[in-house]
Amino acid sequence: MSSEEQTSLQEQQFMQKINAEEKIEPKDWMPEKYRKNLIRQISQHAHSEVIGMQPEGNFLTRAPSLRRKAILLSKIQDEAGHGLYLYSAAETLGISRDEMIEALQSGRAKYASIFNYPALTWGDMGAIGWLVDGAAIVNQVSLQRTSYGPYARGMIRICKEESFHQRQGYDIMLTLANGTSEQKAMAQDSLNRFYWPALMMFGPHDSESAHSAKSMEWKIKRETNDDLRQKFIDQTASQIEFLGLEHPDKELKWNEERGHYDSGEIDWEEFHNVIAGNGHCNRQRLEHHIKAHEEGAWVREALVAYNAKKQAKQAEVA
Ligand code: BYC
Repeated sequence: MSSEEQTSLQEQQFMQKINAEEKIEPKDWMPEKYRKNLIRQISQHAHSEVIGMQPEGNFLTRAPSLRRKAILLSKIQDEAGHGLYLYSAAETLGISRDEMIEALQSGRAKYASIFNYPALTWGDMGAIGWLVDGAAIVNQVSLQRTSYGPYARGMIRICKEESFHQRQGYDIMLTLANGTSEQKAMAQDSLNRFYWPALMMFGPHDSESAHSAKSMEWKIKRETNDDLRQKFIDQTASQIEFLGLEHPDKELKWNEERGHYDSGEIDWEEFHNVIAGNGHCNRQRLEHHIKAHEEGAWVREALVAYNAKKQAKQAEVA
């Protein structure tokens, strides 16, 4: 059998597995483009979790009570954990953590656009938990069925934690919306600023999405950007109503025939500007990451030295 025939046979077997809903595991044969696409998506997902700690981390010293502070701290630690699961999942595809970090810090790898918006008030902690984690869950629930085993398994755990995050955010919003008129105005302002960027988290329209067609065929993605966005729009409408706040989308209207809300158009120019690196906080987020990474170098060095010492001792005993 020629090497081309062999590859085509492997490709057929790979697609059979995908179509039978079997997971692809690290040691299985996979097309190079599948591997690369997964590394791209999983590593960007990991970067989003880690960069996403920054807007909230900034509010740890400003939480209004000890209880709120403990909850926020625990949520942010969860995000660090999500980053670690995801970096580990990406590493099973043959890329190192250092390479991924370098891609992030040099600006070659993206992270979710939403984290380039500033968090200005305590209300933003509510809006981030409710809307940002809320949008993330809608996406991640469907990724629990993604075709790559380590990514799918990571998502199951992440979703459980993410749903606690979403509730804590909504709880902050409920408290503010039912508080004084100033608190209610703060909740409204946070909703107004985070609603549209949360919709952008689902990516460009399907017709504009570079990776969707192949990712759907390979079952890396299980639902399209627009379908997931619609789910989020539908579920958020009643949540806004329950809070007694005004919906930021003045064109939002229930469409009986479709069984979904029709909505206004996203400002795509703003989206492209932010992912091109020109958002409010892009530079600050990366600078902060680089600084924290450099300051943590001694921990990594100590860990490597400790492991080398342990291995040398084990070799001596052996
Ligand atoms: N922001 O072909 P498309 C969290 C890029 S964090 C930035 O549709 P794809 C949390 C896209 O990467 C959870 N870039 O791409 C943490 C691609 O660029 P490249 C984050 C975006 O991959 C802390 C190009 O645009 N969740 O929950 O098929 C605190 C074309 O797009 C964005 C995930 O990462 C964006 N919004 O679909 C609180 C989920 N959208 O790579 C909360 C995993 C698109 O060609 N990722 N781009 O340079 C995914 O599901 C998919 O990657 C996306 C995009 C739906 C995001």
